[in-house]
Amino acid sequence: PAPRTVLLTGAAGGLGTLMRDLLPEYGYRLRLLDLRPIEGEPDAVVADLADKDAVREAVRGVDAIIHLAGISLEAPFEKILKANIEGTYHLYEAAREEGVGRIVFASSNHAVGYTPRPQGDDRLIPVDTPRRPDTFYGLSKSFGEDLAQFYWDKHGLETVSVRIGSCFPEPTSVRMLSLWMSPADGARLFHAALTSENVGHTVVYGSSANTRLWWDLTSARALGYDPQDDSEPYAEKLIAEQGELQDGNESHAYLGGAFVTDPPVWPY
Ligand code: NAI
Ligand code: 15L
Repeated sequence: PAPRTVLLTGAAGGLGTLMRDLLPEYGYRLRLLDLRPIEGEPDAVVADLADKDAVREAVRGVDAIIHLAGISLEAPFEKILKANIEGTYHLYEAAREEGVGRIVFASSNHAVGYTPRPQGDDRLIPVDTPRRPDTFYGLSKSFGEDLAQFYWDKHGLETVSVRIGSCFPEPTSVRMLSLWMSPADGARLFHAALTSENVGHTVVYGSSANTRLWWDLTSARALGYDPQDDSEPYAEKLIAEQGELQDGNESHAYLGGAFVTDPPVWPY
């Protein structure tokens, strides 16, 4: 049966806010969790992933989890360790103890951020490309994917790890023309990840069907994902404002973009 009640962690964040709007249309009842309270959502669980008991209680009785909570930019290792590494472990342990069968894990392009961006006739980056994190942040996503594989192999807990490109209402950079995932496609992909059968641990890239795509969406499509959007209508304006990506500019050379040179830093 399709999962109905889904715990959405990180529900107060950018992506969480977009998904709170879009996922109910697919018939899900969302239970929300975040460190921060959410205006107009008095039933949301306000909890830190560090709080094992609160996490276990939040997980109890749900059919599946979409795990977005955590530090979403670069930060000192100690902070990443607590929020993303230990926090994700607490969530998986709670899911195992409570018998939740599936997690959709928000991984990131930054788990493979040091992969050169394809140019010319280069083939699209395959999903089994070696992981090459570009930051401690990317390293924590790489850990999350390994944790997911381990919980599948050891405990039969399924995960779809979605290496999200850039999910925002509109692409705002030339790099994002290749990585953009429209919010509507994001909801389509999360729905496919929740409903596809026998996923074990599956890694997919998360983006729209962009004309300037850098990576291979085959494993995402195999879940039933059928992206409907393309960043191309934004291309002319963004390229006129920012110019094309340059050879010899290190922050243009890799999938991770500026995360390899001067990553944006988590503000808290
Ligand atoms: P965001 O920073 O807007 O939201 C993250 C949320 O997690 C925040 O509301 C924050 O309060 C919460 N949080 C942080 N630490 C927590 C903790 N210890 N316990 C409970 N909640 C905690 O990030 P955004 O953009 O919404 O991303 C969501 C997820 O998707 C993140 O895991 C991010 O790494 C991942 N992702 C997002 C991409 C994007 O394009 N938006 C691209 C790639 C990955
Ligand atoms: C990410 O992993 C970040 O969470 C998001 O804020 C964007 O920076 C995105 O990657 C990106 O690479 O554009």
